[in-house]
Amino acid sequence: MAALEPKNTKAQDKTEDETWFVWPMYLYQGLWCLNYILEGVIAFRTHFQAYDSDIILASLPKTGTTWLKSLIFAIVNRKNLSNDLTQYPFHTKNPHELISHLETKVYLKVNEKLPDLSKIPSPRLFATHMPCYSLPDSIKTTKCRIVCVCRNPLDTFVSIWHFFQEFEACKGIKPDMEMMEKYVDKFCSGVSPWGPYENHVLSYWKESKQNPKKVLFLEYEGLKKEPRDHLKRLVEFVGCPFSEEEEKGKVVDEITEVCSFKSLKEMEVNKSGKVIFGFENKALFRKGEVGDWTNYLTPMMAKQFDQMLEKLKTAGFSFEYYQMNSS
Ligand code: PAP
Repeated sequence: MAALEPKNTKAQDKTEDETWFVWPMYLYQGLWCLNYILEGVIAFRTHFQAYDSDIILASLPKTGTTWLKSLIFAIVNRKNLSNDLTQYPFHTKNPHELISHLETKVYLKVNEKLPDLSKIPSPRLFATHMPCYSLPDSIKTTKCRIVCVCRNPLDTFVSIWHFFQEFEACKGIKPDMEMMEKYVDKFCSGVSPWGPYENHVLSYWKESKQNPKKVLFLEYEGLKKEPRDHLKRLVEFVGCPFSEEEEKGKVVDEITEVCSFKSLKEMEVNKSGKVIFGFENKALFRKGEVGDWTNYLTPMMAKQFDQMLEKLKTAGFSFEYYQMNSS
Protein backbone atom coordinates (compact mmCIF):
# COMPACT_ATOMS: atom_id res chain seq x y z
CA MET A 1 0.00 0.00 0.00
CA ALA A 2 1.63 3.21 -1.16
CA ALA A 3 0.27 5.32 1.68
CA LEU A 4 1.99 3.23 4.32
CA GLU A 5 5.39 4.77 4.44
CA PRO A 6 7.68 4.01 7.36
CA LYS A 7 9.03 7.13 9.04
CA ASN A 8 11.81 7.45 11.56
CA THR A 9 10.75 6.71 15.11
CA LYS A 10 11.33 3.39 16.77
CA ALA A 11 7.96 2.00 15.79
CA GLN A 12 8.15 3.63 12.44
CA ASP A 13 11.42 1.89 11.67
CA LYS A 14 9.65 -1.41 11.50
CA THR A 15 9.28 -2.49 7.97
CA GLU A 16 7.15 -5.54 8.59
CA ASP A 17 3.47 -5.31 9.20
CA GLU A 18 2.41 -6.31 12.70
CA THR A 19 -0.58 -8.10 14.13
CA TRP A 20 -2.72 -7.26 17.13
CA PHE A 21 -4.61 -10.32 18.33
CA VAL A 22 -6.31 -11.53 15.13
CA TRP A 23 -5.90 -8.34 13.09
CA PRO A 24 -3.09 -7.12 10.88
CA MET A 25 -1.83 -3.63 11.77
CA TYR A 26 -0.27 -1.15 9.39
CA LEU A 27 1.94 1.81 10.00
CA TYR A 28 0.30 4.81 8.40
CA GLN A 29 2.36 8.01 8.69
CA GLY A 30 3.72 7.07 12.09
CA LEU A 31 0.40 5.75 13.39
CA TRP A 32 -0.34 2.08 14.01
CA CYS A 33 -3.73 1.28 12.52
CA LEU A 34 -5.72 -1.92 12.85
CA ASN A 35 -6.56 -3.03 9.35
CA TYR A 36 -10.29 -2.48 9.77
CA ILE A 37 -9.80 1.13 10.73
CA LEU A 38 -7.20 2.19 8.19
CA GLU A 39 -9.53 3.35 5.45
CA GLY A 40 -11.59 5.30 7.97
CA VAL A 41 -8.42 7.00 9.21
CA ILE A 42 -7.41 8.02 5.72
CA ALA A 43 -10.95 9.15 4.83
CA PHE A 44 -11.18 11.22 8.04
CA ARG A 45 -7.86 12.89 7.33
CA THR A 46 -8.78 13.56 3.75
CA HIS A 47 -12.36 14.78 4.01
CA PHE A 48 -13.27 15.93 7.50
CA GLN A 49 -14.20 19.60 7.72
CA ALA A 50 -14.16 20.98 11.25
CA TYR A 51 -16.31 23.90 12.43
CA ASP A 52 -15.11 26.50 14.93
CA SER A 53 -17.76 25.30 17.36
CA ASP A 54 -16.82 21.60 17.25
CA ILE A 55 -15.65 19.84 20.39
CA ILE A 56 -13.40 16.87 19.81
CA LEU A 57 -12.45 14.33 22.41
CA ALA A 58 -9.03 12.80 21.77
CA SER A 59 -7.75 9.75 23.61
CA LEU A 60 -5.85 6.56 23.17
CA PRO A 61 -7.99 3.44 23.50
CA LYS A 62 -8.75 2.46 27.09
CA THR A 63 -7.73 5.76 28.66
CA GLY A 64 -11.17 7.05 29.63
CA THR A 65 -12.91 7.63 26.29
CA THR A 66 -16.32 6.26 27.29
CA TRP A 67 -16.27 8.23 30.52
CA LEU A 68 -15.30 11.50 28.83
CA LYS A 69 -17.89 10.97 26.12
CA SER A 70 -20.57 10.72 28.80
CA LEU A 71 -19.26 13.76 30.68
CA ILE A 72 -18.97 15.98 27.62
CA PHE A 73 -22.39 14.96 26.36
CA ALA A 74 -23.95 15.60 29.77
CA ILE A 75 -22.26 18.98 30.14
CA VAL A 76 -23.23 20.28 26.74
CA ASN A 77 -26.81 19.04 26.98
CA ARG A 78 -27.35 19.69 30.68
CA LYS A 79 -29.94 22.43 30.26
CA ASN A 80 -32.33 19.89 28.76
CA LEU A 81 -31.47 17.11 31.16
CA SER A 82 -30.84 18.35 34.67
CA ASN A 83 -32.97 17.78 37.73
CA ASP A 84 -33.98 14.36 36.57
CA LEU A 85 -31.40 11.57 36.38
CA THR A 86 -33.78 9.43 34.37
CA GLN A 87 -33.71 11.95 31.53
CA TYR A 88 -30.08 11.25 30.66
CA PRO A 89 -29.90 9.20 27.46
CA PHE A 90 -27.22 6.94 28.98
CA HIS A 91 -30.04 4.66 30.10
CA THR A 92 -30.75 3.66 26.54
CA LYS A 93 -27.58 4.55 24.68
CA ASN A 94 -23.97 3.74 25.37
CA PRO A 95 -21.86 6.96 25.29
CA HIS A 96 -20.22 5.68 22.08
CA GLU A 97 -23.61 5.92 20.38
CA LEU A 98 -24.00 9.53 21.49
CA ILE A 99 -20.58 10.74 20.34
CA SER A 100 -19.13 9.09 17.27
CA HIS A 101 -15.53 8.35 16.65
CA LEU A 102 -14.61 10.17 13.49
CA GLU A 103 -12.35 7.53 12.05
CA THR A 104 -14.99 4.87 12.60
CA LYS A 105 -17.94 7.09 11.72
CA VAL A 106 -16.26 7.52 8.40
CA TYR A 107 -15.80 3.80 8.15
CA LEU A 108 -15.81 3.85 4.43
CA LYS A 109 -13.64 3.58 1.40
CA VAL A 110 -10.96 6.23 1.06
CA ASN A 111 -12.46 7.88 -1.98
CA GLU A 112 -16.04 7.92 -0.82
CA LYS A 113 -17.50 11.08 0.62
CA LEU A 114 -18.05 11.36 4.37
CA PRO A 115 -21.57 10.94 5.70
CA ASP A 116 -23.26 14.32 6.03
CA LEU A 117 -22.17 15.63 9.42
CA SER A 118 -23.52 19.15 8.90
CA LYS A 119 -26.96 18.41 10.39
CA ILE A 120 -25.55 17.50 13.79
CA PRO A 121 -26.68 20.18 16.28
CA SER A 122 -24.05 22.68 17.36
CA PRO A 123 -21.71 22.20 19.07
CA ARG A 124 -20.99 19.01 17.20
CA LEU A 125 -19.33 16.47 19.47
CA PHE A 126 -16.87 14.00 18.01
CA ALA A 127 -14.09 11.76 19.22
CA THR A 128 -10.91 10.36 17.81
CA HIS A 129 -8.14 8.03 18.92
CA MET A 130 -5.72 9.68 16.54
CA PRO A 131 -2.67 11.58 17.79
CA CYS A 132 -2.52 15.35 17.36
CA TYR A 133 -0.01 15.15 14.51
CA SER A 134 -2.36 12.93 12.47
CA LEU A 135 -5.43 15.15 12.70
CA PRO A 136 -6.93 16.67 9.56
CA ASP A 137 -5.76 20.20 8.83
CA SER A 138 -9.19 21.72 9.40
CA ILE A 139 -9.09 20.65 13.05
CA LYS A 140 -5.82 22.47 13.41
CA THR A 141 -6.79 25.60 11.48
CA THR A 142 -10.30 26.20 12.85
CA LYS A 143 -11.07 27.27 16.41
CA CYS A 144 -12.59 23.92 17.32
CA ARG A 145 -11.58 22.67 20.75
CA ILE A 146 -9.92 19.42 21.70
CA VAL A 147 -10.24 17.69 25.05
CA CYS A 148 -7.56 15.06 25.48
CA VAL A 149 -7.57 12.44 28.20
CA CYS A 150 -4.56 10.26 28.95
CA ARG A 151 -3.98 7.43 31.42
CA ASN A 152 -0.85 5.90 32.89
CA PRO A 153 0.56 3.41 30.38
CA LEU A 154 0.58 0.36 32.64
CA ASP A 155 -3.15 0.53 33.39
CA THR A 156 -3.77 1.43 29.76
CA PHE A 157 -1.97 -1.70 28.65
CA VAL A 158 -3.79 -3.94 31.13
CA SER A 159 -7.12 -2.50 30.01
CA ILE A 160 -6.30 -3.07 26.32
CA TRP A 161 -5.06 -6.56 27.06
CA HIS A 162 -8.39 -7.52 28.60
CA PHE A 163 -10.50 -5.60 26.15
CA PHE A 164 -9.23 -7.30 23.02
CA GLN A 165 -9.99 -10.69 24.53
CA GLU A 166 -13.65 -9.63 24.62
CA PHE A 167 -13.96 -9.37 20.84
CA GLU A 168 -15.94 -12.21 19.35
CA ALA A 169 -13.22 -12.61 16.76
CA CYS A 170 -10.68 -13.25 19.55
CA LYS A 171 -12.67 -15.81 21.51
CA GLY A 172 -10.58 -18.68 20.16
CA ILE A 173 -7.39 -17.19 21.60
CA LYS A 174 -6.18 -18.60 24.90
CA PRO A 175 -3.97 -15.84 26.29
CA ASP A 176 -1.16 -16.98 28.59
CA MET A 177 1.83 -15.33 30.25
CA GLU A 178 3.99 -15.85 27.21
CA MET A 179 1.50 -14.04 25.02
CA MET A 180 1.15 -11.26 27.58
CA GLU A 181 4.93 -10.80 27.63
CA LYS A 182 4.90 -10.53 23.87
CA TYR A 183 2.17 -7.88 23.98
CA VAL A 184 3.92 -5.88 26.71
CA ASP A 185 6.93 -5.91 24.44
CA LYS A 186 4.90 -4.71 21.46
CA PHE A 187 3.18 -1.97 23.47
CA CYS A 188 6.43 -0.74 24.99
CA SER A 189 8.16 -0.62 21.63
CA GLY A 190 5.39 1.56 20.26
CA VAL A 191 3.37 -1.07 18.46
CA SER A 192 -0.22 -0.80 19.69
CA PRO A 193 -3.47 0.38 18.12
CA TRP A 194 -3.23 4.16 17.56
CA GLY A 195 0.23 4.07 19.12
CA PRO A 196 3.03 4.66 19.78
CA TYR A 197 1.61 5.51 23.22
CA GLU A 198 4.21 8.13 24.16
CA ASN A 199 4.02 9.96 20.82
CA HIS A 200 0.26 10.22 21.22
CA VAL A 201 0.45 11.59 24.76
CA LEU A 202 3.25 14.02 23.98
CA SER A 203 1.54 15.32 20.86
CA TYR A 204 -1.51 16.56 22.80
CA TRP A 205 0.36 17.55 25.92
CA LYS A 206 2.74 19.77 23.94
CA GLU A 207 -0.15 21.33 22.03
CA SER A 208 -2.00 22.00 25.28
CA LYS A 209 1.05 23.84 26.61
CA GLN A 210 1.49 25.90 23.46
CA ASN A 211 -2.17 26.50 22.86
CA PRO A 212 -4.22 26.06 26.04
CA LYS A 213 -7.35 27.51 24.44
CA LYS A 214 -7.21 24.82 21.78
CA VAL A 215 -6.34 21.73 23.81
CA LEU A 216 -7.36 20.78 27.34
CA PHE A 217 -5.18 17.94 28.60
CA LEU A 218 -6.67 15.77 31.34
CA GLU A 219 -5.56 12.67 33.19
CA TYR A 220 -7.85 9.73 33.93
CA GLU A 221 -6.36 9.53 37.41
CA GLY A 222 -7.07 13.23 38.00
CA LEU A 223 -10.69 12.80 36.99
CA LYS A 224 -10.96 9.96 39.47
CA LYS A 225 -9.34 11.91 42.27
CA GLU A 226 -10.96 15.30 41.79
CA PRO A 227 -14.04 14.87 39.61
CA ARG A 228 -15.65 18.16 40.65
CA ASP A 229 -12.60 20.29 39.86
CA HIS A 230 -12.12 18.54 36.55
CA LEU A 231 -15.73 19.01 35.60
CA LYS A 232 -15.35 22.73 36.25
CA ARG A 233 -12.28 22.88 34.03
CA LEU A 234 -14.13 20.98 31.36
CA VAL A 235 -17.22 23.21 31.31
CA GLU A 236 -15.10 26.34 31.23
CA PHE A 237 -12.94 24.99 28.43
CA VAL A 238 -15.87 24.00 26.24
CA GLY A 239 -17.43 27.40 26.77
CA CYS A 240 -20.42 26.58 28.95
CA PRO A 241 -19.31 27.32 32.53
CA PHE A 242 -21.50 26.53 35.50
CA SER A 243 -23.64 29.43 36.64
CA GLU A 244 -23.53 30.45 40.27
CA GLU A 245 -26.88 28.80 40.69
CA GLU A 246 -25.61 25.56 39.14
CA GLU A 247 -22.54 25.59 41.36
CA LYS A 248 -24.73 25.87 44.43
CA GLY A 249 -27.25 23.38 43.16
CA LYS A 250 -27.05 19.69 42.40
CA VAL A 251 -26.07 19.65 38.76
CA VAL A 252 -22.31 19.17 39.24
CA ASP A 253 -22.82 16.22 41.56
CA GLU A 254 -25.58 14.90 39.36
CA ILE A 255 -23.40 14.82 36.24
CA THR A 256 -20.49 13.31 38.17
CA GLU A 257 -22.80 10.67 39.58
CA VAL A 258 -24.65 9.73 36.41
CA CYS A 259 -21.39 9.40 34.46
CA SER A 260 -19.57 7.46 37.15
CA PHE A 261 -18.25 3.98 36.46
CA LYS A 262 -20.75 2.39 38.82
CA SER A 263 -23.71 4.20 37.33
CA LEU A 264 -22.84 3.53 33.67
CA LYS A 265 -21.89 -0.08 34.32
CA GLU A 266 -25.28 -0.74 35.92
CA MET A 267 -27.32 0.69 33.06
CA GLU A 268 -29.21 -2.04 31.25
CA VAL A 269 -27.85 -0.94 27.87
CA ASN A 270 -24.34 -1.53 29.15
CA LYS A 271 -25.16 -4.87 30.72
CA SER A 272 -26.68 -6.39 27.63
CA GLY A 273 -26.13 -4.09 24.64
CA LYS A 274 -23.71 -4.35 21.78
CA VAL A 275 -22.74 -1.20 19.92
CA ILE A 276 -19.46 -1.43 18.21
CA PHE A 277 -17.64 -3.90 16.04
CA GLY A 278 -18.14 -7.27 17.65
CA PHE A 279 -17.97 -6.77 21.41
CA GLU A 280 -20.54 -6.26 24.11
CA ASN A 281 -20.95 -2.93 25.87
CA LYS A 282 -20.06 -4.49 29.19
CA ALA A 283 -16.48 -4.91 27.89
CA LEU A 284 -16.17 -1.12 28.20
CA PHE A 285 -16.73 -1.28 31.96
CA ARG A 286 -14.24 -3.72 33.42
CA LYS A 287 -12.94 -2.34 36.74
CA GLY A 288 -12.33 1.38 36.27
CA GLU A 289 -9.57 1.43 38.87
CA VAL A 290 -6.25 3.19 39.15
CA GLY A 291 -3.22 0.93 39.63
CA ASP A 292 -4.94 -2.30 38.59
CA TRP A 293 -1.80 -3.18 36.60
CA THR A 294 -0.18 -4.41 39.81
CA ASN A 295 -2.62 -7.34 39.72
CA TYR A 296 -1.44 -8.50 36.30
CA LEU A 297 2.05 -7.36 35.34
CA THR A 298 5.10 -9.12 36.73
CA PRO A 299 7.93 -6.84 37.95
CA MET A 300 9.84 -7.77 34.79
CA MET A 301 6.95 -6.75 32.57
CA ALA A 302 6.45 -3.52 34.49
CA LYS A 303 10.14 -2.72 34.11
CA GLN A 304 9.73 -2.73 30.36
CA PHE A 305 7.65 0.44 30.62
CA ASP A 306 10.63 2.35 32.01
CA GLN A 307 11.98 3.32 28.63
CA MET A 308 8.65 4.78 27.59
CA LEU A 309 8.38 6.64 30.89
CA GLU A 310 11.90 7.92 30.45
CA LYS A 311 11.02 9.24 27.01
CA LEU A 312 8.04 11.11 28.47
CA LYS A 313 10.20 12.50 31.25
CA THR A 314 12.92 13.62 28.88
CA ALA A 315 10.28 15.49 26.88
CA GLY A 316 9.29 17.27 30.11
CA PHE A 317 6.07 15.36 30.73
CA SER A 318 5.13 13.82 34.04
CA PHE A 319 1.78 12.59 35.28
CA GLU A 320 0.30 15.08 37.67
CA TYR A 321 -2.01 12.59 39.37
CA TYR A 322 -0.16 9.33 39.16
CA GLN A 323 3.14 8.47 40.81
CA MET A 324 4.91 6.60 38.03
CA ASN A 325 7.02 3.96 39.58
CA SER A 326 6.81 0.80 37.56
CA SER A 327 9.03 -1.36 39.74
P1 PAP B 1 -12.44 2.68 24.52
O1 PAP B 1 -11.17 3.30 24.05
O2 PAP B 1 -12.66 1.31 23.98
O3 PAP B 1 -13.62 3.58 24.36
P2 PAP B 1 -12.15 3.57 27.20
O4 PAP B 1 -13.50 4.02 27.57
O5 PAP B 1 -11.17 4.62 26.78
O6 PAP B 1 -12.25 2.45 26.09
O7 PAP B 1 -11.48 2.82 28.39
C1 PAP B 1 -12.11 1.80 29.09
C2 PAP B 1 -11.55 1.87 30.50
O8 PAP B 1 -12.20 2.94 31.19
C3 PAP B 1 -11.85 0.62 31.28
O9 PAP B 1 -10.78 0.51 32.22
P3 PAP B 1 -10.39 -0.87 32.92
O10 PAP B 1 -10.21 -1.88 31.84
O11 PAP B 1 -9.10 -0.57 33.64
O12 PAP B 1 -11.48 -1.20 33.84
C4 PAP B 1 -13.18 0.98 31.92
O13 PAP B 1 -13.50 0.19 33.03
C5 PAP B 1 -12.93 2.42 32.30
N1 PAP B 1 -14.17 3.19 32.43
C6 PAP B 1 -15.28 3.14 31.67
N2 PAP B 1 -16.19 4.00 32.11
C7 PAP B 1 -15.67 4.60 33.19
C8 PAP B 1 -16.15 5.60 34.11
N3 PAP B 1 -17.35 6.13 33.99
N4 PAP B 1 -15.33 5.99 35.10
C9 PAP B 1 -14.08 5.46 35.24
N5 PAP B 1 -13.57 4.51 34.42
C10 PAP B 1 -14.35 4.09 33.40
